[in-house]
Amino acid sequence: MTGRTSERYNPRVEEPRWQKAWDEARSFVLEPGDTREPYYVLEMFPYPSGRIHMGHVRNYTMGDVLARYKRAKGFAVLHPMGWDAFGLPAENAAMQNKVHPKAWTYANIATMRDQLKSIGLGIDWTREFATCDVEYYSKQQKLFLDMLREGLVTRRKSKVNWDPVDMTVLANEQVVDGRGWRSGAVVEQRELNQWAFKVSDYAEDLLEALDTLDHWPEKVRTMQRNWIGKSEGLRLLFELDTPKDDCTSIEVFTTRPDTIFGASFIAISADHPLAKALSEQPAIAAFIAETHRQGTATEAIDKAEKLGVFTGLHVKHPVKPGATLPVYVANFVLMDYGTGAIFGCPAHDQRDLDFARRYGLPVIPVVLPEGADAGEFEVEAEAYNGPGRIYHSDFLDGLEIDAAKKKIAEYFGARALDNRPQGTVEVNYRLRDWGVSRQRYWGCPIPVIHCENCGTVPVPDKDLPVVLPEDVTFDRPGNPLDHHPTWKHVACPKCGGAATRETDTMDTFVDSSWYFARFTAPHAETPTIPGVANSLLPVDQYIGGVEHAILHLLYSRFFTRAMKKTGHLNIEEPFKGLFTQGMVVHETYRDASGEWVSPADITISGGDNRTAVHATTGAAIEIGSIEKMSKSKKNVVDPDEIVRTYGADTARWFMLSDSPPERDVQWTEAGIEGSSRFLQRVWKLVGDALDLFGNPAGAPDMSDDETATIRRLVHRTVANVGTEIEGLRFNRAVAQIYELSNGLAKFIAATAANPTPGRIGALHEGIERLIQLVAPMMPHLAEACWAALGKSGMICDAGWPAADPALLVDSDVIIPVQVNGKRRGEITVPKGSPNDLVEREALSIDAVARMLDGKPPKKVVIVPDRIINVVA
Ligand code: ANZ
Ligand code: ZN
Repeated sequence: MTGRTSERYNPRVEEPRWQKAWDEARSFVLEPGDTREPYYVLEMFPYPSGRIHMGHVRNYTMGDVLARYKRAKGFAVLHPMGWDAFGLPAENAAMQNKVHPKAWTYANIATMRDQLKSIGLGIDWTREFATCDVEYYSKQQKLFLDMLREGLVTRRKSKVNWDPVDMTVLANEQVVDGRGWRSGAVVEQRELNQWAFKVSDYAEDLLEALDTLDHWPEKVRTMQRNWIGKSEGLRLLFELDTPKDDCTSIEVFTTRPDTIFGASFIAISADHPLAKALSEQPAIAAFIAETHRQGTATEAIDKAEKLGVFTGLHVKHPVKPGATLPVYVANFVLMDYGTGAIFGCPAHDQRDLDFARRYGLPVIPVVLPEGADAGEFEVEAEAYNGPGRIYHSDFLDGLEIDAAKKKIAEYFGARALDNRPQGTVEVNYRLRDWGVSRQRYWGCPIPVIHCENCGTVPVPDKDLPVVLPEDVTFDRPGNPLDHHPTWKHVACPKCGGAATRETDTMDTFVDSSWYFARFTAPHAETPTIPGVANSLLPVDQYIGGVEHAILHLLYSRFFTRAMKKTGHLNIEEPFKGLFTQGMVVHETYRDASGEWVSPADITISGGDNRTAVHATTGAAIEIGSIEKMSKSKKNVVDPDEIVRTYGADTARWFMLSDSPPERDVQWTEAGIEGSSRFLQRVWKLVGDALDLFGNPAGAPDMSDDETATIRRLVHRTVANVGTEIEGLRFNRAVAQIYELSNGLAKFIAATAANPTPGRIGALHEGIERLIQLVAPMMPHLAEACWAALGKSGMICDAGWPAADPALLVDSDVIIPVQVNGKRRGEITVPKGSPNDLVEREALSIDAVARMLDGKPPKKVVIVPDRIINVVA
């Protein structure tokens, strides 16, 4: 059926129609057993907060373009979708709106699934799951138990932020200015028994393997490196000049032992055993209590003033005979890093300098920067931590920092204190084990049982799943699982006696640490089917926000290792390629009273001097800065509204076209209008071409200039768009397609004036290629055009077009031809032509043939595209 497309394209009719057609044809379902080469595209799965936002549209469109392109290229594409569905907002909704977290979550999922479907994503929906499905979290419990058996899980006392009103542990990010983010109560530090994954066992591996991830942004790898924070240093003993009880020395960890001659104090953590022993002194007890209120968040510690209290103790200076150093308890020294004690060298460490200035301690520079004068160099407000040579340091004088570190380590290694070497070289990692216990209801129950006789007993595999009870109440603070009248009371699996279930649930980051593996066999009775997982993983291209650059990616990398150790898969890394996309930003608007106003409620006029008024009241509105779309600033546009007004294809096109995908894209009315016009333009080009297709078609004739030009453009665009999509440079692919559509419009005009069969043939080719190139981006429009052109089958099954290499040569070049160094003529050949063709052309020039006089040349020297010299 070849039809005229005189009417405007109507997305409201076409989009649901093609979505239904894809669904019915199972177009994007990856059937098990598909033997083609697999390609796995994944976007970070959404949290079902209620509705999708423009950031989702951008993220999922990018993944969809790549998935549809790879599918057209013949890969067995896995492009699934699911829901990161456990977490606190559901419980908050339960408390505020009296709706069960489960009901709230699944209702949100239903809404958001419809919204995602409405933007035409080529998703294999048969693989969909939510992490709160029993089928999913029960497999997670199985993984937990396997990891427990392999020694990858521990239970230990650890310090947590405790909200005394909500009676729950808070993550560091949930402590705002020392108070619970919800309750506003002053947060306490408590020691609780917490389950933890032994991520730190893999610190070195997680660090080293970053070098293999060469399809990741360098900035993300750097962030991970810093987070793992490997440092090589020295454990160093300082002898107390008078022992305190049975304590005779303090052990510090330092990465700068080369600065030992610049030491001016010792500082220990408020949780250091010696600090505890000294807390009979009221001033020290008060200081410890104050420090605990400050919390454990590194950021808070970095920002806080450097405070301390003198203990009355001194240690002997280890390299300055007769000298001593005062010992402080300080708020910036953490107990769970190194040894919980440091020596302070104010000249070369900023925290130490701030501290020294406050307490009047000496500042002794011992590293002299290159070119500085030893007599004049001083440290004022800023510590010097750059390179240089050691001075003021006796036997280290004159050495570079690294050489000095080595020498001083050997020096202390050879001396003894407390019957052991005074110094031992040690590698430390900032990376901590991952505490996963949460005192929450809406999470995956930790499958263990506590028995008075047997201790902690894992739930036997045959008793899985441990299902969350549904009859819980949220009318009092604390963990609803703990209040439940019966749920936690069970018989001990070992002795049969009365026992209680663990009521902690897992951190929701656990749920997202292996979902990519579950997608490979989402309905299996085991967490994965290893053979299937190994063939589909790693994810070839993972796409998501840079806000997950550290924790989520690191935990997923850890889980991949843990699942390998427990036999659930056998790959090295979960994500081969990673792409972090920019945000969607929008102008902000405020009324006279300073209240934010939604873009939907205002009218803007003027060109360069734009002004805004309230659409209904006419009141003046101030146009403010451009910011990330957020509900709080009301600068959001609703994807549903955009899809209703313009259609999904227009929204997709705009999301891809304006900015490089790693940068922010600014949503503007003008931008979306422009995209909408382009969509209609493509439709019209197809209509105009169809009008001409009544004429007979023949083989394109390359001696016709118009035909040659358009065919070169068509084939160049085919080649380039493919390369740009592979490189995720969608905006550049879009620019190429714009250029092609302009070329085609001109060619249609030329063909209308003189519709030779050769031109009609070239027009067939050009229009079909345009639609194929547009298809990953505006898939509904492409299907409608494909059908209008009378092609059989859907374009999503049509395959990606190939470019003819012969047509890819950019343009012709004119090359001068010399015979024995004298110019005798020139040839015109396509740029980059092979030497044999160039030689043949050159020798066929009359003047050259005459010089050769029928003999073959002695030699032909060719500088490609530049010059030809024939030696006669
Ligand atoms: C003396 C010194 C002199 C230091 C100097 C630095 C500069 P990274 O590289 O991050 O491992 N430190 C050690 N343990 C600490 C703890 N528990 N809490 C707070 N700070 C601690 O940092 C190691 C450096 O951080 C160590 O080297 C120590 O201070 C401090 F010019 O020792 B340094
Ligand atoms: Zn027991």
